[in-house]
Amino acid sequence: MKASWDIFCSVVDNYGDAGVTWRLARQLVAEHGLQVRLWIDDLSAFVRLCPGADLQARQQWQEGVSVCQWPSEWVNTDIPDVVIEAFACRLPTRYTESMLQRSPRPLWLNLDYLSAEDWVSGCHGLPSPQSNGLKKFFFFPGFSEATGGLLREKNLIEQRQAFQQNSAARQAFLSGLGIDALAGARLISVFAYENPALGRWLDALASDSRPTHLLVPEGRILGDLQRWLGVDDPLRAGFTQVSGGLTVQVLPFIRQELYDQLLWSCDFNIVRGEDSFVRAQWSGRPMLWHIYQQEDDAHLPKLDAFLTLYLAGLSPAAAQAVNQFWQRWNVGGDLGECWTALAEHWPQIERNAERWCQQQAAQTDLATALVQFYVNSL
Ligand code: TRH
Repeated sequence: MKASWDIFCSVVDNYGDAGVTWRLARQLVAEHGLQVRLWIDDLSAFVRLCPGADLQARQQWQEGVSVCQWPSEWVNTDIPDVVIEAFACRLPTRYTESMLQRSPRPLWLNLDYLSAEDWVSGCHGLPSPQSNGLKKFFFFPGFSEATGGLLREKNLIEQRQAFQQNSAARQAFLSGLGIDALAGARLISVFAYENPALGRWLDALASDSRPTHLLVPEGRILGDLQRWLGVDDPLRAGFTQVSGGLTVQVLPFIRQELYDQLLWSCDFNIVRGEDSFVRAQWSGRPMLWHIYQQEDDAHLPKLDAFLTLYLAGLSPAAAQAVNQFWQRWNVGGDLGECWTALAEHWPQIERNAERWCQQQAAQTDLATALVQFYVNSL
């Protein structure tokens, strides 16, 4: 009998909640042979990540995962062996009542947000007893062996490297998206939140002697780009404009697997939130993280904690250049000036991106760590 797992996802905003849980659900099925139901309360986010999905279906099979609409009025359902609530979403009361009735009781895990902060390794795996007698455990993704690790599919790094060594595959992928970059142009993908400080960076790219092709999936940064370009109409997929040495091209939002290939194809990736942030690390290419903003600047210590780990392999000057670009992107400041500083250390920054990827890939991946946690609980 396959072990059965339920994953609950409440979409707070954007795509990260759906993105992480969908990726995890697929991997549990494909690599661990589990029976997985993914309960999502907003299928519209899911459909963008998995375009073949049906927005209306109460239940549908996608890549071996039973994807279910999380109904506003919960109807009783069988309780599986493992229950994952993603990002502390609240499970339906009737569901937790049924969990109490099940024998043996299911393993209940809260899969938390990713953070590189020190306290994470101390809290990973701790129990959180509930007033109704059920026991829940904290499960933290992270960057050290003392955490739950990062989502990483089997052979992902090998596939990525093979793709990057195959210029015909890269070319075919880019052509398929209508991207026709100048020979020698630097390719940069930009998936970021709004950023009013963007202009100085775009100025620097436009006046650079090396051409740049900016690939921007449809999303929240387009308004800032539109202002800089001086265009009247909102930017949409298919839009392309050249300004000096800079070509700006807006891409459609593509399915998750294809987005990986976009990251693998680019020389520099600007990513955000949680899932694209991790995927950019697996691309082995230099990156910038636009961190998800939280109240009272709670995100800034998280940014610093990650930078401390990520920059450890760089010379002080290169580390400072990366740090400054990341800080200014997230906090504000002249991005043009620090882009020039960053470019001076480029070969070292590239080597560091691959080294960091290999270091992280040597750790147990998150799906395997979850399965091990379950097996150890039996
Ligand atoms: O979309 P995000 O900003 O998501 C989140 C949410 O805001 C969430 O509430 C918050 O908790 C979290 O960030 C920290 O960024 P993220 O996590 O990178 O999710 C984007 C997903 O979209 C990711 O799975 C990659 C995917 N994607 C595609 O599939 N195709 C695309 O073309 C692009 C640009 C992204």
